[in-house]
Amino acid sequence: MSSPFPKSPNVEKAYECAREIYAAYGVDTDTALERLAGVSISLHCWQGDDVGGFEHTESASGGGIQATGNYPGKARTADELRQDMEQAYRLIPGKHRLNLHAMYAETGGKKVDRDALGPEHFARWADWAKAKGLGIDFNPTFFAHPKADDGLTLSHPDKSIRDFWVNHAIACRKIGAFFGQTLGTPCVTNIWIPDGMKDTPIDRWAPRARLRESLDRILGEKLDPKFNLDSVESKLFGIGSESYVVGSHEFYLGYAVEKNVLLCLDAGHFHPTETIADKISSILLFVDEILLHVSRGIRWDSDHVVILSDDLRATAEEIIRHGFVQRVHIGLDFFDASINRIAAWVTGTRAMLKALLIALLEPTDRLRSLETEGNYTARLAMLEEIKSLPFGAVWDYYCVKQGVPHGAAWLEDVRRYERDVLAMRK
Ligand code: RNT
Ligand code: ZN
Repeated sequence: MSSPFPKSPNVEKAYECAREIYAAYGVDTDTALERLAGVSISLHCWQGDDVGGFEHTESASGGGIQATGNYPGKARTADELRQDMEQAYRLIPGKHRLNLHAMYAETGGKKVDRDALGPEHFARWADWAKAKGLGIDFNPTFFAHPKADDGLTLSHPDKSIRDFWVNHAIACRKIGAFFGQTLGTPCVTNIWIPDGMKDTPIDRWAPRARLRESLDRILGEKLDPKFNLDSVESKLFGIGSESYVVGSHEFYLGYAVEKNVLLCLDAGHFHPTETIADKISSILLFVDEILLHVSRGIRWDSDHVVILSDDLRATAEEIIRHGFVQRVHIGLDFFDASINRIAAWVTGTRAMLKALLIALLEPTDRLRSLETEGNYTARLAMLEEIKSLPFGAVWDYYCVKQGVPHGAAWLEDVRRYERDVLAMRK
């Protein structure tokens, strides 16, 4: 592939050395890169406009999530958002996906309420994805709408409000199936609702019973898993739902096991010292597939830009060590409006890919033998030693091979785009 980005001759040299070093550990770097190229990350459109969408509602409901910051140049239209995402994709090695929310419907200026959405309102997204070779994942939007202003949707005590949201979700599953069929790759349609309470509830049971019933109605119609896969996402707390969240982890774990739908683990939706990495091997014993919302929790925020943290690495290790690439759908979920939004996508996605690469370069069989032998001394020592193996040289080589900038060179391209495109959005 010819690349528009400058190459450094040192990248190849460094890779040759790295290849030998890894070979001494029994690791084949070429195979690792082939496997990495087979992993697609679903890039969330909502990082591009601070979870705004294009409906321009007057609603008070932010769903307990909030992007902070006012970095200039945010996408104001679907065309701008697509243009920005294209810019992000061209700086990320590999072939990836788009994670879209219902609030990004294109209705041609007509007001179409959420329960009336159909594939026609996403035709331009689908055409674009098809032209770019991207798969799409989808999300009904249960916030930023007057019928969510009470902080309750699928668990609302008022049946007419519940019905509205049930119909929205049913419409979204069909849109998901449309994406799956059009693009030839199943769409994961993920349900996250903001329902909860700021202060201590008396009745924790009834809203959960209502949620269960709503979900049963939503998922009542069977859709072909070749086109649409359903997923449910739990949360611990949000802004305005500090004391109680209806869709807790236990709720959805039970639900996903009962119905064999995907469970979505958002890295920012658990207690601060709890990580999602350790949950994967348990959950995948009981459900076929899961979705990850890769994110980074910081104190009360659950949506900082993903970085190459120990947490992220542990998650990648769990996926790779057990051969779960086909069963774990990797989506991103963060939003930062205080920095260049394209840089946020690129930083987060590249971090996820680096974590996967490090895991792919691990001499797992050797470590496993040590463990089987009960040699925990060597297991610990080895785990520490391999941390300083030259994965960066392998990463740089991968970037060059995939026709994207290596090292921090991509930042130059983002700066150019900021100057030529973003700065014009006044
Ligand atoms: C919110 C959930 C949810 C959203 C997106 C926008 O806490 O993480 O996934 O971030 O649907
Ligand atoms: Zn999420």
